[in-house]
Amino acid sequence: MRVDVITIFPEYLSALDLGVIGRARRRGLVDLHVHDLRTWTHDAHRTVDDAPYGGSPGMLMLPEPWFAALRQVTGEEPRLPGAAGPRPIQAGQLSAPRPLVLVPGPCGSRFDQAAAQQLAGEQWLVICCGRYEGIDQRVLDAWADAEVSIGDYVLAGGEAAALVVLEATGRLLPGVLGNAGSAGDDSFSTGLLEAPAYTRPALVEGYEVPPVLLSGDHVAIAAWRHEQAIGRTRARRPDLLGLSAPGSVAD
Ligand code: JDQ
Repeated sequence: MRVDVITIFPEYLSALDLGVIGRARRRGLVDLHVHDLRTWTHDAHRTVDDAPYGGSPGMLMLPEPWFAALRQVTGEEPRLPGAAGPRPIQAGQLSAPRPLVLVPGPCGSRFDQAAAQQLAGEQWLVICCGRYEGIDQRVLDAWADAEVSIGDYVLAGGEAAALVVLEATGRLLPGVLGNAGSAGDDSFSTGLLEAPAYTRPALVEGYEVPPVLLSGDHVAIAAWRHEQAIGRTRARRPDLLGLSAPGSVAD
């Protein structure tokens, strides 16, 4: 998978040198390019922001550096004004890969495990990281295929969201996890939270490992884990079971 990230803080993405994504890059499974948006400014101060029309607090990102950056990075032209909607569906290997342009933002649709699975099927992602109060809407209208929110809280910019999206997506790519395990049993793939897990020693500071895990009875272990998974999910994330939260008005 090729990934381009456009940001005013390229060093923020240095976390992607580490861990499973870092290893995937060194093995050639992920081809990551991080670009400084200020490359596409022309003034002495390399300005990327200005005050919003209509007078709201804070600053917005100027459209021109984004149009120039996206033209160069994608090699494509923006959608014409009024031409709304997603890009046309492409036949997989029969034509050159087209970039999927993602813009993190608090108004985006929720990024979840299913969204990560979808992105893991793409050949080329371009992630546009805003700062300040966000990016001029015309950049999104002209270029964005999707706006994504990683959760119901307000970040100071898109970089942390880009890290989340790339870590969740990258670990699903073929060959990335290797022997460390398959992603198929993860919470949110099974629809249940995982059972608690233990390693050596069997006794630490008076805390024991549940005896069934030491029993060697794999049927009993599987039954215990399933029971734990259901109990935890009901207690912590009843929404995953289609139940309402305890104390909610609908309950
Ligand atoms: C940006 C901001 C007030 C935006 C600027 C760029 N899930 C999620 N929460 N917050 C973001 C994503 C996010 C993503 C990109 C961002 C926040 N901000 C700050 C502040 C209004 C809009």
